[in-house]
Amino acid sequence: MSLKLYYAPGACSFVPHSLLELAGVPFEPVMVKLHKGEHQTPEYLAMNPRGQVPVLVDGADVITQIVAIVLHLDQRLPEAGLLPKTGVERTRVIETFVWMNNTVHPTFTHVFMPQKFTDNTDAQAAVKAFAVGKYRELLGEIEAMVAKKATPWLTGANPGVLDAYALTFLRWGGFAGIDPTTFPHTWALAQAFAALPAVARVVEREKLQLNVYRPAA
Ligand SMILES: N[C@@H](CCC(=O)N[C@@H](CS)C(=O)NCC(=O)O)C(=O)O
Repeated sequence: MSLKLYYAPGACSFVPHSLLELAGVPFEPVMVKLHKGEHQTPEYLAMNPRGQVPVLVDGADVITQIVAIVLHLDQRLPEAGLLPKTGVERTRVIETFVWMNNTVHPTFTHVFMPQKFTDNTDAQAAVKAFAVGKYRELLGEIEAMVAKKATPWLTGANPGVLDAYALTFLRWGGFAGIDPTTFPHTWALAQAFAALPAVARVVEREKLQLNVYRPAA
């Protein structure tokens, strides 16, 4: 087995990065410094023409898109139990995972990179401000899910994809002026997830601070 994960510290690649560590399989983590434009080099673009992380390289296969990567890993590492195996329990996890990927994640992209959505700099400020409000609402939806979950983790009996994505979103909120502790159930979940030895290795490798919120002076 030869697995390589291209990740950027604190980016959405934290999700497959955590799952690979939780699975306990050997893999090569390759850091991509987005702020230095390492995702836009000819070499990187030859591998992923969309110039984004994460990228999973599994032998000769180059796989992009978090959903595809996680489903691939789940199929490839069945003993790891990355997702519930069968039934509506599996369907529900995938339902929430896809919503996180196609709704919550792009909402934050409007906050963090409004220039992707308009080249008018005045409009960028408006896009960003509007998206922060939407993003706060979406964190509220996640908070409600975490508060009413009947399992130890959002993913189910085992920690997994939804917990990793929830941590990432809550952490990103801090950069948008959203205090993570105002979502106490998600905050507790994120702290518990980050404290798992496998995930702590990822936090250490990515040099992540969980709470990046700074109150306005
Ligand atoms: N739809 C993609 C989104 C990936 C994505 O947004 N990656 C961000 C980091 S969180 C990135 O590489 N941003 C750099 C850029 O787009 O220029 C996926 O699910 O993998």
